Amino acid sequence: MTTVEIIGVPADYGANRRGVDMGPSAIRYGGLAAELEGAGIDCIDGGDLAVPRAEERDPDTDQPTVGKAKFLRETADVCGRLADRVERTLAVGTVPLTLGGDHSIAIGSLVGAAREASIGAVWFDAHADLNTPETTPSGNVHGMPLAAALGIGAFDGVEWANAPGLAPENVALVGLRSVDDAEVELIRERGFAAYTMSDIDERGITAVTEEAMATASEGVDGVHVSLDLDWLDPNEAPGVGTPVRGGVTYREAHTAMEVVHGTGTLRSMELVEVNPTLDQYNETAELATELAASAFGKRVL
Ligand code: NNH
Ligand code: MN
Ligand code: MN
Ligand code: MN
Repeated sequence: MTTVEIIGVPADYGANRRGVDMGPSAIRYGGLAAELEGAGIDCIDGGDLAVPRAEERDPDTDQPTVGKAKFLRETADVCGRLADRVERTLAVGTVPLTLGGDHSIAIGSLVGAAREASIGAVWFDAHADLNTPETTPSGNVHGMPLAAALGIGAFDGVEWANAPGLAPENVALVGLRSVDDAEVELIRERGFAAYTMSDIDERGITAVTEEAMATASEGVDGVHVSLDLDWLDPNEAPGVGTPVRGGVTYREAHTAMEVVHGTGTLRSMELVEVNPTLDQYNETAELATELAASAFGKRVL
């Protein structure tokens, strides 16, 4: 029987809008443990990592200057501790399910998951999260975690940020519809497996997700699934900080997570960017719990 450990990371300084620090509470309150148990999963709640409040910090002063990235010191601290937690969770045979928080925390999940193993990553997101401290239009680290883990730009050789066992050929991005110019260039240059919403429209979510999972799992020990709730259409998931119209539907999202489960390669997962201050009756958090349950094998019959 699979055992999942929930790890909450209430961080919001990687995003421009406040409130995603309440994500872990909202997702738990949305019924995560019950949904997972409904999927036949044993569930341990490991609580939340201690995360400094953004109010305690000044984004502009007393920070290591690396390009335009804000709150890098806090990001390094939290991601370092998250990486250790994820590594320990995996070491005892338990599957980490990390709850954000903004997407900057994925640096920690990827580093931890890729320490004692080779991994692939599938990025379900409206955005590519491939900016660097040099190319970022916003300074927000939640737009950079994939570049960081891959050691691109100013993240090259940065120990806390680079995921040793993650190779670019095992990365796939699914659902893209808001990509910055420098990210487009990088995707073309490095040949990342990247699927836009048009690809999903044309080929269907099943074929696209199957191909993404095959790319990510090729020759590695397992796949990390990073699910940014802004991947979904804002009609289904209004409680996110950077909504982008034209996202996947409720059914497409479930189908994709069922494909993830069907591959048998899921090694670790995270649910990020749920913002309860923008949500309606916690529906985005509840949707996150349902999608996690599908990824871990929930079936109707
Ligand atoms: N690409 C933009 C940036 O770098 C937006 C990133 N926002 C996200 N990413 N929510 O998933 O700031
Ligand atoms: Mn993201
Ligand atoms: Mn996003
Ligand atoms: Mn429900």
